[in-house]
Amino acid sequence: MLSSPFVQRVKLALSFKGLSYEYVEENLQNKSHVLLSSNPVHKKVPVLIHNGKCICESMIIVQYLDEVFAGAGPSLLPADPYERAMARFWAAYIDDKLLSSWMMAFRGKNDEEKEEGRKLSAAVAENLEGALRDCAKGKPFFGGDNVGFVDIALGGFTAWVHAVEKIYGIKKFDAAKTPLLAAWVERFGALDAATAVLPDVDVLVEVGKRRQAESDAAAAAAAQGN
Ligand SMILES: N[C@@H](CCC(=O)N[C@@H](CS)C(=O)NCC(=O)O)C(=O)O
Repeated sequence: MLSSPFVQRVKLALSFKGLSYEYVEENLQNKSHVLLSSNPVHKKVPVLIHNGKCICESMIIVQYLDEVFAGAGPSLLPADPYERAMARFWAAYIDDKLLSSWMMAFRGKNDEEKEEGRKLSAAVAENLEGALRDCAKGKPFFGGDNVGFVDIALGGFTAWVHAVEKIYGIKKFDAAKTPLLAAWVERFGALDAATAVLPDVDVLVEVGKRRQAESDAAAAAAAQGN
């Protein structure tokens, strides 16, 4: 699924590690037998099928690739146990808070909920700014000189950062408030291994507009029913 930030994480990890793979597009309105049988618990993309075994959940797939193809490309997780723990902490934070705060800001049930979502999104960006400062220690990426686990976790959302700006005129990582993060988005997106796999922003803009229109129509229908 081209627009999925979770799928993009896996494509990014494969790309940074220089691994070749077959990409199979999934129609989530009509899930294939392959998807239902390879991810019977969540029935979600992405799924990695390697040597006939199925691995689910984007960051677990990224970790699996890093371990199984340890010799390919730079290591994504740091060698130091404390730094590994911090990388996993921030990847889990991104999973827990980023998309949910964005969705609340754009699709909240009412204006109060949307405002709450905007505040949460700003708090998430500020925390990630601090994480980047602490993890990168003046170097370009969360992983230091090279892209690492947190760069991949957040990297899956970079094309959407640009798409959201085009759709809503909102900078999710604003240079005035989170300068390190704003510079990181540009730096990450300019890497060859990223541009090779990240989707075209204009395609995401169309997807985002369509989903917003569907959400607005559902909200209007619900309001009429009340
Ligand atoms: N936590 C999962 C999230 C994956 C996910 O939400 N995938 C969505 C596409 S963006 C999906 O397959 N949705 C199908 C469904 O919910 O039925 C991961 O990191 O892989």
